[in-house]
Amino acid sequence: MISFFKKGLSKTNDALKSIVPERAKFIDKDLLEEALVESDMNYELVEEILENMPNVVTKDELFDALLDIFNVEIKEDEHNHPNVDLIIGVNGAGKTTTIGKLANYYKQKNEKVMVAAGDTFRAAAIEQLKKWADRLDVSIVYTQQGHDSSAVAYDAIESAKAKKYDRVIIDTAGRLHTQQNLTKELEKIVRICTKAYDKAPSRKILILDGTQGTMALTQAMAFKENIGVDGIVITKLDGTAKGGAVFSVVKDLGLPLLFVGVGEREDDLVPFDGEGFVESFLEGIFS
Ligand SMILES: Nc1nc2c(ncn2[C@@H]2O[C@H](COP(=O)(O)OP(=O)(O)OP(=O)(O)O)[C@@H](O)[C@H]2O)c(=O)[nH]1
Ligand SMILES: [Mg+2]
Repeated sequence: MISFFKKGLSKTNDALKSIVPERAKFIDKDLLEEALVESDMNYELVEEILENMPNVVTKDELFDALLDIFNVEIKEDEHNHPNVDLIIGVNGAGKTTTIGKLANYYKQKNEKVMVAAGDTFRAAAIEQLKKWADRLDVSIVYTQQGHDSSAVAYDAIESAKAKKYDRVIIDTAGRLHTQQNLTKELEKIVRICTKAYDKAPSRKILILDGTQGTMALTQAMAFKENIGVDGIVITKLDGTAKGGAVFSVVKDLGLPLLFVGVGEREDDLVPFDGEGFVESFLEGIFS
């Protein structure tokens, strides 16, 4: 597990190491402040963490303070039949790719998984998900481009109930939180999911692009307020030096981080584990 986070944090650690060239078992507080800000942790959070720290900070002290941030309650992945995960987020955040990875993850846990191509906005989106479904050999429900995405969600859930699937993962078109018509469409998808099955959606999962760092916070807040979010996935952590933003995002949203994306392949999805993540992050700061 730790090596997966290493992959996701390699650029962040390179940046940290350039600020802390001589790593030891402790660090000067001012230098630590610089390193944490460089990793795109919010300034307010950096101040909060360092406020009660001595002038020389040990690895253990920082480990405890950082781990504390991930102390967010996780809504248990229920055992509904089926569990319905609705995947939402802005354009290009990594929704469809994450669905492929999630399908792979749950399939490996011996679940019977179905994906639903709810992004009916782009023809390429349907094709993209079909490719994942083919490759992973999981079922897919789709329709033609331009058709109603909530109908796809409804059909998928109905079919999954009838055929006793364990999980349905529903793709949606990328949208900005400022596009009111698209927010309304998402509300409709949620409503129709509940019509098909009173326990659906089981989880509304927000996909955030890790390369945006703390810039992703505004959109995330809006999704949380408008639609409601049960958990987040941060993607593309492998492509950014902004790994410290993960702490700020979790802290400010108060939402559990379920998985982290560390590449484009099906197994580049790591179930989040606070200790492993903090341990890997600290390798850029301490010896
Ligand atoms: N390096 C890296 N690339 C990723 C990761 N997740 C997704 N990507 C890439 O990001 C790009 C966008 O991913 P998509 O899954 O198509 O994003 P989306 O949110 O479905 O996009 P729209 O449907 O256009 O809104 C693709 O090139 C993916 O391969 C990740 O964890 N690491
Ligand atoms: Mg997509």
